[in-house]
Amino acid sequence: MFEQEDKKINPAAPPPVPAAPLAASAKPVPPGPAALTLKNAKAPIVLPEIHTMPEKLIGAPAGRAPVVREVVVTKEQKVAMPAPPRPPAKKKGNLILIITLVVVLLGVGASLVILYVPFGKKVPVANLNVNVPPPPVNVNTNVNTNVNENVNVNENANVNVPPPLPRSGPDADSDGLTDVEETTIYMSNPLNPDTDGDSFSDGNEVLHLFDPTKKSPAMLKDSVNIRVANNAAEGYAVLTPASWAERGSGTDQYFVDAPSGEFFEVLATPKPATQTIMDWYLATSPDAKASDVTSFKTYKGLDALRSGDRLTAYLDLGDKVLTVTYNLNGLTDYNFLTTFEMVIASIDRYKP
Ligand SMILES: [Ca+2]
Ligand SMILES: [Ca+2]
Ligand SMILES: [Ca+2]
Repeated sequence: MFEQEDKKINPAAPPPVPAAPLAASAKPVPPGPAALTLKNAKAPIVLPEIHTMPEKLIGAPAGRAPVVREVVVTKEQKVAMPAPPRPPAKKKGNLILIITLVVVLLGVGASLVILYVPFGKKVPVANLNVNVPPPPVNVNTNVNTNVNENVNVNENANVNVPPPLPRSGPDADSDGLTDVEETTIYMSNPLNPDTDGDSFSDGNEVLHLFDPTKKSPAMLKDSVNIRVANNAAEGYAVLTPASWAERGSGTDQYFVDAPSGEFFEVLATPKPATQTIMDWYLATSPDAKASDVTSFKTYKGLDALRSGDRLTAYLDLGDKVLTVTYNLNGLTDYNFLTTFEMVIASIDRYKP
């Protein structure tokens, strides 16, 4: 095959000449390139090295110099050299296929952009802002159905501030009796709180109807200094200072006047026996209020009311009310407040 092709390529080439035996003196051709001029070559061709085949391979007889064959490689032979192995066409095909697909996809994308994006309009830029929803607003839908039942009641509005107690006269020994009372009514010692020395003060004894100048059980009704006034017509009895003048108007009004001008009055007023003293008091006037008075029981056990200034008392005698009043009669100091309390304490039903 090789020779046949060689013949076809260069038919004009002369048949190979058998190599002439080299002279003994001939020097062996040194290896290296040799410049040969081909028949049709325009330029000298540098031939490859000429290799010397070992003699045993070319069948040289022993003792003979090895035959050196010159192998001439023609241009055509060089051209006919097999090309280096190419990469598998399959891989190249895959690469081409991938590139084709990418190009197709890019084309499709570009077509879509052209179709759906109107010309002359700005291409909207993707909104990268994230809308954060506003915080929820709590709406109170509860309806307050509570009813404020608390009502502020000013309980002080209708309470009359009681007037200051009457200013009492001097009491040197602080036994509850003024110096005037001790020296003009009871004849006790104004400088000794316990005149009779029974351990009870002079003032305390008078309030309980005892004689402060004599040891218990000496009573005021038995004292020469005290008068027992019986009002049989009105049905009551009362103790009054013996030194005070009595006067009266009819049977319902009884007065006793102090030498200084002050006086006490006892007024008898009929009332239904079943009516309480408070009901009677409230019925006396549209302006009368229960808060105006204070209920109390007298020393003799009568139901009674006392005014805020302690200068009037209402005593319940059943079918009558006794109104006892301390009248200062223009004076400034009350010198007989304890004596006034003694009169109220002494009032009792008349007992013939
Ligand atoms: Ca006194
Ligand atoms: Ca005294
Ligand atoms: Ca006493």
